[in-house]
Amino acid sequence: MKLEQTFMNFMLLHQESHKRSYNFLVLLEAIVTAAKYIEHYYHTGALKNLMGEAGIKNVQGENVMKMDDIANAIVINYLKQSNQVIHAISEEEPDPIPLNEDGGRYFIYFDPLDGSSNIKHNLPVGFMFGICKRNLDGPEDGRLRAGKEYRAAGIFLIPTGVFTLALADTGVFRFHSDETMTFVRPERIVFPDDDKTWELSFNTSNRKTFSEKVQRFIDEHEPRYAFRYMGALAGDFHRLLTNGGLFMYPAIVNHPKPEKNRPQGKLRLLYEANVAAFIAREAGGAAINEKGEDILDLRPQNPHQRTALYVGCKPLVETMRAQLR
Ligand code: AHM
Ligand code: MG
Repeated sequence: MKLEQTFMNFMLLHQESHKRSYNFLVLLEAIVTAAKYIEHYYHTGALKNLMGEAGIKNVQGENVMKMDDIANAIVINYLKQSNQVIHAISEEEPDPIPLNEDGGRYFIYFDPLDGSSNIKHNLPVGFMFGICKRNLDGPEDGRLRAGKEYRAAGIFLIPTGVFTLALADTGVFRFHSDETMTFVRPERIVFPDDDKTWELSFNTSNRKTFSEKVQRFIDEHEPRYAFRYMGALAGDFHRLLTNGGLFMYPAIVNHPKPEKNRPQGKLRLLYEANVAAFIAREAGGAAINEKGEDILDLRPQNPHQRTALYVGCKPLVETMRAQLR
């Protein structure tokens, strides 16, 4: 029998060295509790007929799944209960959700169930979040924060039960859910240097719709690398963190039906691209947009802003950056 160190024990013991406040730990505990409930509902959802569509569209015009709604309600409930959050931005809600506007210290941006097309197959999805601190020194204007101002970001892979957490200026840690649904066994994660295991990850059916520069990059690199795509950023990025490589969701600029072009990209900046970019930075990687700008430098203009995303190992991201510029 091996009894493992728990997530909360790890966080408490490192509280001082990581310069984390009590408030931050209370917030993280709420997030972990929400993740456990999402995990539970996802696990048992097929038996309860919860894996279908809810019959409504969200602010992005996409079909909402019942599980999207359930996961969103769970996260909002526990964030509210934590008393630590001023307001939250969720992929599932059009406007910022006021939670504890007087006493809260944090803003949180989240996608309760990323990779919705996987839901009806019970395949991996992710609960993704980024956390920013309010301005404690002066008046708080509640503005949307750039990714470089995040204090932490994380991904729960569901129903796999793996939690990856990046802490600002500290690194990336991974935890696994045990039989009591306790996250245990902290392990530090860094992008591998070895370029033999690198993977490329993108929706290959979109390939001809990418810019010529991106198509050239793919032509040049694909013979050397394995190709993997599961259709959920949370899962695809999870693989890259240990295998190395590049995930991309480029701008769609050459679609045969021009109305289907997406020059701004598909993924959302605040709770998808920034979460992956922040984790990548803390693991020694990088992330850029279609102009070759660092994702973490982008100043969001609206809660659901989209961006093209290239995220992964530094050498590959830098090669792509040179190509895009
Ligand atoms: P979602 O948040 O509505 O699930 O959409 C985001 C997902 C990402 O997880 C994934 O990388 C991408 O959309 C897949 O898109 P596509 O099906 O166009 O390849
Ligand atoms: Mg999503």
